[in-house]
Amino acid sequence: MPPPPVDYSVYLVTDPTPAILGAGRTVVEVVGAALAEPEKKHIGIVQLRDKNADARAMLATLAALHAYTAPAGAPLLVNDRVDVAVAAMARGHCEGVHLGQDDIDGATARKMLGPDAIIGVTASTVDEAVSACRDGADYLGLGTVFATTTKTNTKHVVGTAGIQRMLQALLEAGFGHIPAVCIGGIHTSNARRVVFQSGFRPATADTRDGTIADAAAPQGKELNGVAVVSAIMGAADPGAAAAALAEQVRLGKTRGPNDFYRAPSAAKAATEPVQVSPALVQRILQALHETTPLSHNMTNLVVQNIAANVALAVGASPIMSNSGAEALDLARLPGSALVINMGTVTPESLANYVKAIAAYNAAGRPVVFDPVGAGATDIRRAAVRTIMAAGYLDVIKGNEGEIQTVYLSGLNDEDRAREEAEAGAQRQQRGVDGSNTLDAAARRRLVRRLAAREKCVVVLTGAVDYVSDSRGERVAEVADGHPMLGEVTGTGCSLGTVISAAVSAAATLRKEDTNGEEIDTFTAVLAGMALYERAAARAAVLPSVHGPGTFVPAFLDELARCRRAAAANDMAWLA
Ligand code: 3NM
Ligand code: MG
Repeated sequence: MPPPPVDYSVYLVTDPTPAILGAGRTVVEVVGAALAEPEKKHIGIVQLRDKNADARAMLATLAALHAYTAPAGAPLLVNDRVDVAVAAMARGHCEGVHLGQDDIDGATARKMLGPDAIIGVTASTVDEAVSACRDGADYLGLGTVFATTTKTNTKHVVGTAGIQRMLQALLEAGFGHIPAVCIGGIHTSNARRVVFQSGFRPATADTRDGTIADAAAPQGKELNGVAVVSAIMGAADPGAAAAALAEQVRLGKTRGPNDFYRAPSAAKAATEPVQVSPALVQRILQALHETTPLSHNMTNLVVQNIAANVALAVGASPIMSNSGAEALDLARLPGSALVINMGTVTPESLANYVKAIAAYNAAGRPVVFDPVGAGATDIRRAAVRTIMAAGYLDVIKGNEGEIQTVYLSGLNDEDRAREEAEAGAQRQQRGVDGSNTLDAAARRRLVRRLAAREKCVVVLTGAVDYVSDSRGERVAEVADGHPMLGEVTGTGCSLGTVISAAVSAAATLRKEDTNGEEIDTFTAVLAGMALYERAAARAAVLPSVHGPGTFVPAFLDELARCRRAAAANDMAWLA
């Protein structure tokens, strides 16, 4: 009878270093504690990793560990040492081996260990991943995701984008069925978003006008789980750490960090532009009014004042701070959300953004990215790549040139050349004002492709705004607002502020609060945009408004008025 399939959700790799284990603890004790209550099965597989131990000592440790792993149904593997695996398997104390790129190759190891051994291989590149599968690997460890102090001689830090590319290559090479875990710097605080963000999901097939073809979603490839050392070996309570990780991995597989509650599989792709019901918009704005979310803006001097005033007008609490160190504290405050506006980026501000993204990701709080002027200079294009690599961004909002730059910045040279040819001759984006060159179909396609790749909500602003959900499945069009918004500085940036507050507020709602309507970052973004654009449209036509100067105070008044109307459950403002 074949053994039951391995659960790769949480893969524990051991390390004997006292600095990780903590004083007075042994590997066997910690693994024993991590596997306490084996019936709960939080850990599906264990690897003994000890680069310095002698074969005899490893065999003894494997025997001791197997006493815990066997009752838990978790296979026990040994790192690097095929010889030790042969011996331990002969004694019934081991189920396989995990090999690096410098160890005995997988095909040879298979001959040595036989068909029943579990053989895993570490891969850091697309080629390594695919060849390991050709050599018969049973699973892959992909990494290094993040630089980690546990192993400093890692070859490549690939980030979630690198993991995604490897998963895509595996799928395309016909190895979509080979389980894959990622490794390096994974902890409870980032496991959910890493699992969600790393998965490869091809953009849903689209029709010529950029709407979604009514066909089954193409197949993707997700991570099966995460492999960790310090997150469990270094935890004060290894059992609790294992349980928490298992929960985060489960959430990452079924719901992304920006799905407040959604069924695991998305509703059938919509062929029509999606709309959010006025009742749901109203409910989200009520939550905004009631919860006064903290909108932390890392933004430039030009727009700080208007962004702060807009935040107040919509019922949020603004804090304008460009300090990455301060972000550590702010991210922990209840209801906080971060807006990164990279206008006037400098090396110093960039370093602060990176710190802040890490802090908000770790706290599980939303991040809105406004890639202001992204395509204007090489400095800004490089800043985009740094910010995109720094962590998970819940919402990316920009005009056409900015969104296109963000999209192209994540492609390899070959794909970029192809896409650029497809989109026609690329033009140099001159300033931060939008250049309107893509047609509606191309805009829809652009937001969906970027959203599907980055797994986040994408907003492309313009006379009509295009908004994609974080799976590239639903695209909404918002055609409200007023051209006057384009005549005043800071209005694009303060839309990011409103979005951050709406996302934060929506996350406090339960299904009971919304009449069962689905709610996620996508719906929250649309609610924030509805408020913003309706207020602008109302303000612009007031008799007191004669131009941009008189528009700003009237706009702030209307934002506050509409928000209060929503809070009082008066729907008239939305009409
Ligand atoms: N292999 P932690 S990174 C064992 O990149 C190992 O192949 C890596 O430790 C690789 O979970 C790593 O404490 C250490 O970050 C992972
Ligand atoms: Mg190795």
